[in-house]
This record gives sequence, C-alpha cells and structure tokens, in this order.
Amino acid sequence: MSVKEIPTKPFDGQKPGTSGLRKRVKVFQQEHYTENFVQSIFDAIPLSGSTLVVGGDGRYYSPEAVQIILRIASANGVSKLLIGKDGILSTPAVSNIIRKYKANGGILLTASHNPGGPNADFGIKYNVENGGPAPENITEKIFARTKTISSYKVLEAPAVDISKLGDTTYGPLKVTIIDSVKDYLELLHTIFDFKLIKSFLESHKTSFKVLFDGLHGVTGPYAKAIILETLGLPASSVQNCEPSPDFGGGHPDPNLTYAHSLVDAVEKGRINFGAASDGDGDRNMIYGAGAFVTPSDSVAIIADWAEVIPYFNKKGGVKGLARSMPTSAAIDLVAKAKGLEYFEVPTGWKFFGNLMDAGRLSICGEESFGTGSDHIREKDGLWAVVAWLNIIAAANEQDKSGKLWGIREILNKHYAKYGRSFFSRYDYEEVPSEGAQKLVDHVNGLIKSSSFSGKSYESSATGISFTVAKAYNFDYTDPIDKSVSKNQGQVVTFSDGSRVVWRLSGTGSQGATVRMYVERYVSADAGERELSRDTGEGLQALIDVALDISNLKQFLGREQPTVITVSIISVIPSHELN
Ligand code: VG1
Ligand code: CO
Repeated sequence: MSVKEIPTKPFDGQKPGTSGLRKRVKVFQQEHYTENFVQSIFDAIPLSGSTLVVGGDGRYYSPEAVQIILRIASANGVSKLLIGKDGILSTPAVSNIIRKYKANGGILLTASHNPGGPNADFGIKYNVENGGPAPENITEKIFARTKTISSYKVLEAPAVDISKLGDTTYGPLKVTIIDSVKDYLELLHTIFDFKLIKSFLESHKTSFKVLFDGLHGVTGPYAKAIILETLGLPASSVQNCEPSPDFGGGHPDPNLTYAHSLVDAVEKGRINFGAASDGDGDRNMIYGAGAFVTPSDSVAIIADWAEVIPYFNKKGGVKGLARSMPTSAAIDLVAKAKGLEYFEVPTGWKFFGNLMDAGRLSICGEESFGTGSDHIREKDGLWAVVAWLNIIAAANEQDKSGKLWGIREILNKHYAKYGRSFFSRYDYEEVPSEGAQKLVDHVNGLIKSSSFSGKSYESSATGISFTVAKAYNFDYTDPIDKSVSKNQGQVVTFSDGSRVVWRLSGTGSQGATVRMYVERYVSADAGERELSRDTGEGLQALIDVALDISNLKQFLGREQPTVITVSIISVIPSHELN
C-alpha cells in the first residue's frame, strides 16, 4: 500500500454554513471536490495521530464519502477511525461517541433535513473534541484552505467493508466499525426515568397512543430500540423507520409542511403523542391530536419540568438556559422564574458549546425544531421526544385525580403560568440571491434611518397597528472566548414587546432562503381564550406589518412562503385547567 499525492485545483464556494458544507450531490461527485474539502480539514486542523469518528444519516453518496475519508485520513497520519456500521450514525450519536471515547473530533456525512438522492443534497460537517460542531474560527480555517489547496494525499488500497462490526487496519490506520445505536441507547438510560415512562404507558395502553415517524431518516434504528424494545410499545408505534438513501423520496424535515405522514396519521388515529425527527436525528417535532408544540415552547417546557428528569437532578440541578436569537423568549421567562442565568446566541448549535463546556448552560433550543442539553454538544431529536414522554409520565403521576395529562394539558398549564409567546416562522426557500440581498439592504436602510423608530405601521386587514421601538443587526460576543459574530439577523422590536426578525439561511444548497420570524407575547392574565388561540389569529396583524416593512413580496417575487411554522392548540375549557 502506498500514499499518493494527487494534484488538484481549488473549487469556489466550499464555505461551511450554519452547519457544515451542503451542496447538491452532483457537486460533491465532481472529480476532486469531496477530496479537496476533506484534505482541507486535515490541512487546517492538526489531526496527525488523532482518533476521529465518522458517520452520518446514510444518505445517497455516503458510502463513497466514507471511503474517501478512509483514504485521505490514512494518508494524513490519522491513528484511528471509529466508523458507524454502514456509515450510519445520527448526529447526536456522533457527538456522544466523540465524548465517550475521547476522540479528537468527527466527520459527519449529512445535509440534515435537506432531501437526499442523486439529484438532492449531500453534506460534510466537522465536529471538534467536545463533540460539537466546529466553531467559526475553525470552519474559517478550513474554508481558507479550500481556496489555496493544490494537492491531496490518498492511501492506495481496496475499499474497507463497513458493514461488519469489528477492528481492521487500513495502511497505518486502525479502523473500528461500531454499532450505530448501542452507545446512544446507553446514554439515554443514564438520563431519563424509563421505568416511570414505561409504567405510565403500560397503565394507559388504550388511552394514550404514541407514534414516532422517522421520515426514513437515520433515527429509525434508534427509535425502534427506544420505543419498541425499551418502552415495550407495539410495532404500530413507529413508522417510516427504515433509513433510506433518498428518505423515501421525501423531505426529512419535521415540521407541519414536510412531516405530513405524521400529521395525517396523528389526526386520523387521534394519536395523543406524535413525534418526528429529521434526516440526521438532531431535530424533533412534538405533535399530538389537536396540539402542536412550537419548538420555542418545547424547550421552555422541558426547562420548566427539568427536575422530573433524573439527569438534571443527578448533576446538581439545571445551571443556565439558552436559545438562539430568533427563538421566542418563552424560555427566558422560565429562567427568570427559576433564578437561572440565560443566554441569547446566534442561530446554529455551535454557539451553545462554549457555554456548556464552561458549566453555565444545561438546556437550550432553537425555534427550528432543535432542542437539547449538555449531555452532548449537538441538538438531539430523540432526547427531546423521550424528555416529553418523561414529563407527561411525571405529570400523570403527580395528579392523583385520574385526569389524563397529555400535550395539550401541559401546554395550557404552561401558558396559564407564564403567558404565551405566539411565534411563527415564514420560510421563502430557494429565492433569487439578488432579491434576498435587496431585502437585506432595504432593512439595513431602515435600521440606519433616524426616522424609523417611532414610526407606526397598520395591518390593513385587521386595523391593528404597531409602533417601531428598536431596530438593529444582531451581533454576538461569546461570553467565554470573546469571539465576535456579526450580522446574525435583522431585528425590529415594537412598543408592545412584539418582534420581527429577518435572516438569510446558511444551510440552503441553491439560491437563497429568507426566513422571517414573528413573535408576540400575551401575558398569563389575558385569559384562557387569548392564550389558546391559533397562532394565525394571534399573529396575523404582525405578519402583515412585517411583510409591509420589509417589502418582502416585491423583493422576493413570492406571494406565499414555502413553509410556515405555526402553532395550533385546541381551546381547553377553564374547568380543565389547573
Ligand atoms: C437552520 C436553522 C438553525 C439550525 C440549522 C441546522 O439554519 O435555522 O436553527 O441550527 O438549520 O439544523 P439556517 O441557517 O438554514 O437558518 V440541522 O438539523 O441542519 O443540523
Ligand atoms: Co438535522
């Protein structure tokens, strides 16, 4: 076996975005393209003698990418690779394995919730030794290297069979093919009260139905191990749990638009507790018949109920809480009530890592269906699902009246205590980049203009008006390493406390994606009717005004967004409210 140096030329645009490099499969398949990026990782970070974890969501082109990594890692002096069987490891599983086996980092092969297949997306992401996504100073080094690379090194050897568990060698490189599920399952057992969940589910066999939808992503085998084997639920409690390279032709994104297989099944079967996860298993959606939990509420509720989860008791309680900037302030209210420190960070899980490592953050989330804790350094879809089951089981144990507590009851109790942050996100996917830039420039113009603050805007459909209080670009200084990230979203706040945010997505693979986030807070004393409204009713006026201020429809040439995240909840009569 010999090492060969292969000449190459830089490719444009190998810049990792919010969460790694994501492009069409066809782009990765170009000669030298994937090799250039992988070699740039090894050039940018000293990894000779290191141990790395490799795995991903099993999407199309993963097997080829694993072999490329093997060839380049071996030639660059990496000592050991831990590879998920068949290249399969969920994103949270990789984070756990890096931490558990004290690896130096990991290479994740996923484009997360983006569709897969020969005409869809592939992605590569580098994680560092704390198990989390590489921070910006590292991804910038990798990107800089992609612009100057002139050759890459490969070991010339036949492919490694990654379908068999066990040890092998590849030139000087030691390779271990590991079970995809085992370590992750062991981790969850150290966190949750599975005994309590199981006994609740057993005693409510007929009244509390559960359905998990893997959307043909990586979580299938993990969900079967947890929901079927550990919790003993019937096989009908999971669906679409066979990972497929093109996600069964679907869009593995757990929201009300793309996870229609779950939404339909939940409504049809009046399922009490439905949940779905994305392609790589780090996102989650919680959705029961008639009640959808917005991710902003989900993380706030998990934080509020944290003490029923053994992990947060064992570790001496919850330290701090955090959310990404566009996420609603629901979790801030929980932090204030509990006297905890809380943080607002830019979009992307990498910004939570330093706070967790410093012992200042326990539970955090993003409005984009990402929820997690410091048990690992990625957001964790199945963790959130089991957290909700743990909370529901505990709520039922606490209430001796025999009333059944489900998603709706927990949501309503939360709103009655803390008030409610109505939240919605409008996504305009794959719009022309020039239009998106015009929108950004236009809002920047408003931010700079001295007459913007104090100006009133009226929604003509409802007659409700909003007065601008503040407008700014969100810049963030990491409290731990003091690194600065600028222009992380444009924010306009109004005199009633409402807020609108515009951001350009950093995960799209084509054109630009514009996200518009709207939020309006209604206090707990507003009354149950107000609190349990549909988001549509609660937010329409603000959405009208946000579209007007940004001139969005004209700049983007779109009447309607591609995806709307709303929250729906049935009205619960007051005698049912605690
Ligand atoms: C989106 C979400 C962000 C999330 C990121 C990665 O980024 O908004 O909150 O962290 O996806 O999620 P953007 O830049 O497109 O808005 V995943 O499940 O791709 O790892
Ligand atoms: Co994901």
